[in-house]
Amino acid sequence: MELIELQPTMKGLKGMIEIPGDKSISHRSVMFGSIAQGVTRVTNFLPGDDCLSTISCFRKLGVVIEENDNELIIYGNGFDGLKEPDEILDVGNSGTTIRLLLGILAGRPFFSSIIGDHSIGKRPMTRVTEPLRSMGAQIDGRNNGEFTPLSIRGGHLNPIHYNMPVASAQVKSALILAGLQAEGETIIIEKAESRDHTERMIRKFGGQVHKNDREITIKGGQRLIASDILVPGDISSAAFFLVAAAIVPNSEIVLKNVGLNPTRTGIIEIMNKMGANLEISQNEADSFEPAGDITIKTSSLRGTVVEGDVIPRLIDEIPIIALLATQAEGTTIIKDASELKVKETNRIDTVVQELTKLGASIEATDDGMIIHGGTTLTGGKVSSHGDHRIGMMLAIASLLSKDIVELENPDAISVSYPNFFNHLNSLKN
Ligand code: SPQ
Repeated sequence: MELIELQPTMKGLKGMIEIPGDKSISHRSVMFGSIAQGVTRVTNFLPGDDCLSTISCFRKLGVVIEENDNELIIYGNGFDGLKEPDEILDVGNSGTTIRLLLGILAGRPFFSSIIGDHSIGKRPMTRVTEPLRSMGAQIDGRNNGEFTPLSIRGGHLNPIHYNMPVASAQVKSALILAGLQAEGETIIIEKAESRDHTERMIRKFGGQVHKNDREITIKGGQRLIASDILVPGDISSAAFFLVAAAIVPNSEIVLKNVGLNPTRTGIIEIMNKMGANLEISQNEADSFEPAGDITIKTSSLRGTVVEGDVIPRLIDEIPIIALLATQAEGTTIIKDASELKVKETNRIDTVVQELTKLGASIEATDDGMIIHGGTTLTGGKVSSHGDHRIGMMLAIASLLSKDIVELENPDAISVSYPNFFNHLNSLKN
């Protein structure tokens, strides 16, 4: 679909949504199921385009994966079960797939070539290719391995002691996955704490990873054993409805089964700071990934500053936080978020450009944005720029706009939330 017309809502949002599976955990469940020994069953897998790209890559590497909507059965044969692919591995739009896959392939003694879509072709890869090369992998690609297409020939890996220059769960995870195959002990020091799903998954698959503040130690040569995985709902998907209910008058909704891993809950901290009317009831404690239900009502909000160590814990929620800030009283400043420039789009530019078209008072800075609240949003023609999170943010903005919003390229949303419009419409009725 090229363009969709979105009507403002006349009533408040009401009802309940079961939040679809977490994208980051879904990717990792396929990867760990593939490199572990035995049969892994995954429940509540996210069948979004990005996670389907991960399945396709591992099938090309010889792994048998049965797929039935949001249930997977993965027949893993350990790292050694992966085979040289006959075909090019295509990661589509997914940064997580390509970066974590490179970490796995770095230790495999065969050749692979990797491509992705137009957006992937602009996202930096040296942040993983450089440390992986220093461990011993042979990697090449456009601009000396910075951009796809990439080629990789893995093999024997030496451990490294690496101080990460960026706060990134993808870089950390790629190095952990390579470290699992290295001869000796790999030490990675994070710049700031980022999502820890990879570390949790290693433990769930019977492996060991040691964490001391921001220092992570991983022993090479570990054998992972298959495990059943229940994927919690994705807090990054829930974020769109948290904000929708907070800003649309007369709303009250319940979001079921939202992942509440503390390395992902920055959005809740910031919404609480802004005065959001939300309540959390945590499900039974689960040592793997915590989850719970969130009830959220229309809220009277005030501007805030979003900066520092919370940034990696809400990095993907910044587009929707920017929309939230347009409806708060006062100014919101977002700082320390220059990583936004290397996502599916430059999310500083696309957020500012598209919200400005709808009448928001928002300016870009070098590492974030400044949003002046209390604005009335108008209608207009906007674009997702092929970025799922920009598309969903604009669809939520349309709920409050004075006129119709025309959204170009809404299909991008299926990268992380194929049922998004069904869920949104169910709350409007
Ligand atoms: O997978 P991709 O394309 O990088 O997806 C995004 C997203 O908005 O869904 C980023 F554009 O999420 C990343 C996130 O920003 C997913 C992720 C992960 O699963 O490890 C980590 C974050 O990226 P990074 O570069 O900070 O490690």
